[in-house]
Amino acid sequence: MRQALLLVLLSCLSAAAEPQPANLIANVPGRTTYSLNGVWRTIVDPYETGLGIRFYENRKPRDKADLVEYDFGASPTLNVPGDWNTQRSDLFFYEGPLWYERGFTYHKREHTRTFLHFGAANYLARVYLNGTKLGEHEGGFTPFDFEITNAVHDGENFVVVEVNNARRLDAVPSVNTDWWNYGGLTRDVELVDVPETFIRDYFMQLAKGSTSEIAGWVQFDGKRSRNEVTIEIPDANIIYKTLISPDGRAEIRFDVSKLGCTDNSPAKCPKPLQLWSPETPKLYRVVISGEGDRVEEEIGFRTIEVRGHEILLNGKPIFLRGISMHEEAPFRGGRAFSVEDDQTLLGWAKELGCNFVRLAHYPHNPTVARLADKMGLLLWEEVPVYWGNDWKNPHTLEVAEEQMRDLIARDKNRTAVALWSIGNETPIVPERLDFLKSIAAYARQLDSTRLITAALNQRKQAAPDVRELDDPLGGYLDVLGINEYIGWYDGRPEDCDHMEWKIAYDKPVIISEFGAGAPFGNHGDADARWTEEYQGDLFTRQITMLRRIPSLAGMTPWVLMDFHSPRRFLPAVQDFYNRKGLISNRGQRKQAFYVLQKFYREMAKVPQP
Ligand code: GCB
Repeated sequence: MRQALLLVLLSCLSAAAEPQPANLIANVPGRTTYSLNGVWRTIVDPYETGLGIRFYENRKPRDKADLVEYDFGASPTLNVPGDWNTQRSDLFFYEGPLWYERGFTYHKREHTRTFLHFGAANYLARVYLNGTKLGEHEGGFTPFDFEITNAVHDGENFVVVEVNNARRLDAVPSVNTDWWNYGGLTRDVELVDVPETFIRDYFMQLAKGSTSEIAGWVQFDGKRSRNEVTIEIPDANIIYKTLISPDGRAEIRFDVSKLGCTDNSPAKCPKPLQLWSPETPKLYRVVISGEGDRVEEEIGFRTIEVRGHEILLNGKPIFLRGISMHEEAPFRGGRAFSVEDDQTLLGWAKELGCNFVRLAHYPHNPTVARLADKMGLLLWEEVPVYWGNDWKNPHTLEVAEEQMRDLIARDKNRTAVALWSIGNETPIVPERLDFLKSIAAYARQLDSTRLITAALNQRKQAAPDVRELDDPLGGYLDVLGINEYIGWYDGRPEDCDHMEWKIAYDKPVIISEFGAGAPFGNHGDADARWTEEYQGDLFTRQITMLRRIPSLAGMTPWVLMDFHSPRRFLPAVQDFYNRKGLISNRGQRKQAFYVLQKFYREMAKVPQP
């Protein structure tokens, strides 16, 4: 009996850990949208009183005797998108519930379905439309939407969202991070209109290992009648049609070289695909249509694989000249959210000589990947499984997997994305392995075309001059990310000169972090901490050391720009900033920027795919 109960309990637990398929609308920018960005009314609610007294009803007193102890209309405002911490000085350190409200006018259309879409809300969001709850979302960096076709009024409406960024042990990330816990509606909020039957999602990439075969799928939502989907790539004279199965899904698989010519005209024969690479970031307009819906976007085609300890782009070895970056707004600070922010950050990466960027430590704004597609920057995208987590908690695993799922759902058609990272510097304790193995397997199941990685911890060996990577998680990854801080947390920069590396796997290695802190303009001797000279010297010695690792396939030093962190206290040096940026938060390049740039310029001369 006891055993039976245990089995039931165990199966419930594993069922809880199995996330539902992503139900996001693919390619929101390719749809008809109405922006709800702008000024929202807000109430700070540290004791979460608003839930009990129903802020979401947005009430006004009925008469002069009526008691209503809040008033959105008279409350302070915040801009959306944007974190609350850097918009109002009284909210800089605030962590907890905060309510947003705004009205909007909407004109209903026949045969149209409407969704309320959030780019991200950190961390927990409860969403209400016209006083009725639409749902909740957990996870601070992934998009979510609710269908409001029946709930939205023709005319005036109001949305209320409670956003709560209180840190929790069972959350992903957990309670301790080296970045600011920016709260709020940090990305775009918009209404999305689609036809009654619409293309909810699709995946279009080269089949694994092929440069001429396109593979993927299209998922329809709604009643269907015609049963055919068409894929067009006008620039390559490609027109492909296939049937939709009764569950609304169409499997796509065709070899471009084997497709026939349109109208039997040689001028309209399919042309071989020009492959995307950082040097030639060719994107094609891809049009998907069927069941009365049509959606298009720009997609590039390339392959990414590993062979022994090499990473191959389009079949040829590539050295990933990378940099790690946080989603911190240049100049003004706070969470970055605009195309201009992203252009500045990626522009700096280009100036540094990068062909690769690590988006640490959580999913960044979707515009980053779209820009990277155009600018020719390969990407490492990551979920915030960071440092210690509640490894045994099925809820935590579920939330981590949901974030992986929704990141993949959002960015799977972005050619720039080469690697999905399942976590950063997770401690090598037995209980964390099952957790991370599960995310790795799930990511592979959702997307077999990308490489799976994680930023791992290396270990000091008994011998002081040896660093070793033997994390058992390495066996489940395609590419090993290694974070190391030789010369900063670990010894002196000179230690790099005689350090030996032992890596237990014949797999490509990306040194995903190394670095040193220096505020811009702080000069002194190269052996004095916090000076630009120290940081520059450390980069010189690190680069020389890392080049001796035979399986080195790339690096993403820490970090492109200084960023806010609650763990960095040193007055006049840190002031709540992690100063390991190669560029200051005001855009000034430090000496180490030029050290890395010189190395990358040299590496760029090595023939690239
Ligand atoms: C790390 C973390 C990163 C920190 C960095 C640091 O290992 O992965 O999030 O910001 O070190 O500066 O200490």
